Amino acid sequence: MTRVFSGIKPTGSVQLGNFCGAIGRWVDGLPDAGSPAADQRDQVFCVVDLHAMTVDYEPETLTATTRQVASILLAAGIDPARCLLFVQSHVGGIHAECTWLLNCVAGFGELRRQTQFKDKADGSEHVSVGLFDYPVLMAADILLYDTDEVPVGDDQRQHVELARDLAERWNHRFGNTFVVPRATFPPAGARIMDLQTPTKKMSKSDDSPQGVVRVLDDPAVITKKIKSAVTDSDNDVRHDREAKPGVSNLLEIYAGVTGSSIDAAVTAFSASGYGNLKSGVAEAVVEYLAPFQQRSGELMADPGEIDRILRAGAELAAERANAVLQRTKRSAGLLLP
Ligand code: AQP
Repeated sequence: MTRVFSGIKPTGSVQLGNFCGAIGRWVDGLPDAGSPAADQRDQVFCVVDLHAMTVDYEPETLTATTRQVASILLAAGIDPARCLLFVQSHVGGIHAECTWLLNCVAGFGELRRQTQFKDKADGSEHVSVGLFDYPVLMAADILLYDTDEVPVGDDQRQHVELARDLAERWNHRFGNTFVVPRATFPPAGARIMDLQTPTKKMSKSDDSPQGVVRVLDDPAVITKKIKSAVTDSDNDVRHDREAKPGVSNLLEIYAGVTGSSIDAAVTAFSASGYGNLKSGVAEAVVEYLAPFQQRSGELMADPGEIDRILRAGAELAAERANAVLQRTKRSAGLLLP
């Protein structure tokens, strides 16, 4: 069985891109309920709250958002009977210790070149060491679960590449210790763009009320946002990210939520104008999110159950991650107690 790990930061209300790029595929890849593969819990998903602390945030908001993101994952179909779901800080000591070990082989230059660091640090008065070291913590998250595959959106490509590099460097220096992971991306929807600024990635922490579709938005709100999406001045429905970023983004969203190819999306709308394209995309998104929105409401009404699932997940995660941590420390020559 392929071992999978992926995470999501509780930095805001989950947006459509998080679903198209990552969460949808996490759910689709789960083994059948009751199968031997399900019992293995080889698919590991994490609400990465320690990563959320690397930018400005409010403590009370972080607590609530962490539980909300967990409930969204459960509602989406991240079934704790078929995979492992936990909160990063619940296993925080192990992840932090592994980060330290990896810090000792990571290079200052390669971290400084990470584009997400450059983007988030750009224009900030205070840039934390945590933001700088974020990719190493992410490498620890991945490597601690002997991960083969990391299903992510396109913006995480460079971070998974760094995790690979660090694993290979460690194995070369200290002997075979880590499984070397690889990132996987969806055929469509790997980088959903902001509806109002289609040259910029849709992000949950962005203050772009009309540009970001939140997965808990009311259907009428979703429809309004998509119908107000920025396009261009001709009326030609085709996929060309450079020349037609707005229209291409709508086609990507349609393909992402319907599971069709970009070509099929173009064929579906090429004879219609932008109005029909927007209506078709809005309908598809609302339909995609409807069952999930109902389940999410039910789950949020029982926070005790969410916490129970997360505690059980953390127990199993700690057991697994600790075994890998001990192996890693031994390989580095640390004297184990
Ligand atoms: N716009 C996107 N299109 C496709 N995939 C996306 N992902 C994020 N945005 C898009 C993927 O969602 C997963 C979880 O993301 P994350 O929470 O770990 O952090 P992120 O990549 O930084 O996502 P956001 O929404 O942009 O968060 P903030 O605003 O906090 O920076 C990842 O697999 C990511 O690739």
